[in-house]
Amino acid sequence: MNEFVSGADYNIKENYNLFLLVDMDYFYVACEIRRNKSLEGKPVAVFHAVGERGAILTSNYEARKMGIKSGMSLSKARSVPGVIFINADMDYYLKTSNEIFSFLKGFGELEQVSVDEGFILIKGNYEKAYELAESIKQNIKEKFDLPCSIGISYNRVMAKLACEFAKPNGIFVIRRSEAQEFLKDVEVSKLYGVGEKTTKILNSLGVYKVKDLFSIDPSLLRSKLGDKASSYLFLLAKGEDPYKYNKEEIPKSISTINTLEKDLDKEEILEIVFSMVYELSSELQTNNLVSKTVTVRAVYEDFDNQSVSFSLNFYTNDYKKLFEVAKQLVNKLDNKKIRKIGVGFSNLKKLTEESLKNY
Ligand code: TTP
Ligand code: MG
Ligand code: MG
Repeated sequence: MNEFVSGADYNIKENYNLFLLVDMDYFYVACEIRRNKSLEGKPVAVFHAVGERGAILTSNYEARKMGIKSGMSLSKARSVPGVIFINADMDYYLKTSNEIFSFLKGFGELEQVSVDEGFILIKGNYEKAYELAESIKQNIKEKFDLPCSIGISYNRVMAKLACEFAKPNGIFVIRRSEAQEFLKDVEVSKLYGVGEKTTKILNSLGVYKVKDLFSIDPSLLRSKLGDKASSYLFLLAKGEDPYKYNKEEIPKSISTINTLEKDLDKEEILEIVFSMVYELSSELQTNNLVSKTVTVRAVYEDFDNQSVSFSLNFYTNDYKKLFEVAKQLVNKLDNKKIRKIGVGFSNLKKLTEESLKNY
């Protein structure tokens, strides 16, 4: 069926499952600008600090142009003159996020995936989805005075990709019928779930764009990435969603890993670990999950690696409690320079009254 609908085709009945991914633009900084208009148009970054050390959580486009990016150490960022640095006010951002997502619930079935993004599932055609997106953007601007971008497509991974192309402050549609053509020239690193590590491996095989994937030997890819990751990658490259998202499914664990800008001592990684714990805790909260086991994994400068875990005797999704555990675990790491640091939560279960005993 032809999915392009022009005015003339308007009476064709189309009823697809469509996904809108709404993601707020430079969210924490935008929250700051909204309550202090004198910041508008200036380069601004929000940071989080533990003691003397800090990391950049996000920056607006003016600051990004000057090289200030998420994850950068505050000391390095501060060496760039003319940037305004603001200490993170998590309570304010979370309150704003809650208000935005309560409002978005009115537009369709909502799946919040992080502090500043969520999918809205609708049935209809792309024109209807586009009009809805325009109305959402306008409403968020009027009610919250905040910019956002919206990606529209036929599954979650493609809506997420569309949103990348919508940024900043735009709407971008990828129709199923255009997806193959569109994907060809997309960089593999932009595919959902393809991180830095996979990108490096792919680049080493000469794969930079999605189309390059189809010209290499699939068995070579499988030997480098494993069967599961390579089959996922091929599905993504074809515009399909391999994640078979199921709201009722409880993952065994959730984790995140960061390659440090430069090798650091364990005393120097706490603020990064904090932001990782914070990110994972919000993922737990969003999915109504609690965890009792925290794992910290370090890859050292000599590529040796170490993994340390601790299980609480209760379940929680409170980032403060989980960070306390992570801090103790970091303390147990070897006294060697660290290249990469990972944090994981396991022993997950749905948040119930029962799991909150001893909370
Ligand atoms: P993002 O949506 O990834 O980034 P953003 O909203 O700042 O910018 P963009 O316009 O590109 O979407 O993340 C949402 C918020 O989460 C961000 O404002 C700050 C926080 N965050 C961290 O705390 N640490 C991080 O490493 C990243 C990437 C984001
Ligand atoms: Mg965002
Ligand atoms: Mg986001």
